[in-house]
Amino acid sequence: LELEHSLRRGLEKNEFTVHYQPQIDIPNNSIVGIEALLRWDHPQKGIISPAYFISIAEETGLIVPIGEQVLRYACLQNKEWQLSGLPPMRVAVNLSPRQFQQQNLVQVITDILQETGMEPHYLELEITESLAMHDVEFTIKTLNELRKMGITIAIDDFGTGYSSLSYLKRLPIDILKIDRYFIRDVTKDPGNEAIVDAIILLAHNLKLQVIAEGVETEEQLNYLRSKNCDLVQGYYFYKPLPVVGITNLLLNTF
Ligand code: G
Ligand code: G
Ligand code: MN
Ligand code: NA
Repeated sequence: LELEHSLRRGLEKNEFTVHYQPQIDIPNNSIVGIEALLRWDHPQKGIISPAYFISIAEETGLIVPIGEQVLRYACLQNKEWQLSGLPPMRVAVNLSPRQFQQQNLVQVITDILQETGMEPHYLELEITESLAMHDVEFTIKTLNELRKMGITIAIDDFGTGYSSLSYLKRLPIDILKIDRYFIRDVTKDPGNEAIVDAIILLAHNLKLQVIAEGVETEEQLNYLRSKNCDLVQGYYFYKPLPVVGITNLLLNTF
């Protein structure tokens, strides 16, 4: 209850902010996308990861206005980068179950895109595997609407939920993100190696791109490259950075 109260206060006081982590195209070794990651800039405690408050925010429904703010910041920021002359990139935003189930989600997103001038083509939305599989018919209907607008859809944390492959095949999606749990030991654990190989093949056979998360070593990167993984994200390249840091990085890179 105390946390709920301070989340509410944080929202009123605009304490929620976004950090950004680059996504790298393996063959070209270039930044092609950026994931927006929510952070709480707490006046006493400093930067707090959503790991500590996302479940309460979800339970109380506060994730809806907080998530909307993330979407608005990310779109506005991406538009600003474009206007500053950087090559256009996709920005990826995580959607929580509560947000995804909102009746007016498509309208909310449409409004934010219009308000910020960000082209839908440069927006990617991430939903988790478990959420996607929860009510498949609803998921398909909503994703179809979003994709018709030109938005890219990624399935996050793939491999940790339970997927029916016959449903996966029906989902109108573009990208699978391999959960970092499998990447951590990919070069040491034959079981994880088998899973990662299978996910990459599955994605490619379904004409999807695949992103490996949590890449921390050169060994992991080389492994993923040898298996034709498309994109990678992780501390080996960059940690999530605050706006000033990521902007400088982009300006120095391009
Ligand atoms: O960035 P970090 O590893 O601290 O994130 C912890 C968790 O919070 C991850 O599972 C991530 O997907 C989730 N997360 C980060 N940003 C957002 C957001 O804007 N909305 C939602 N719903 N989840 C987020
Ligand atoms: O659930 P989701 O994939 O959205 O979570 C992304 C989170 O993973 C981010 O909050 C980020 O802080 C974290 N993350 C990104 N790269 C790495 C990495 O290389 N190692 C670890 N341990 N965490 C990472
Ligand atoms: Mn994510
Ligand atoms: Na993930």
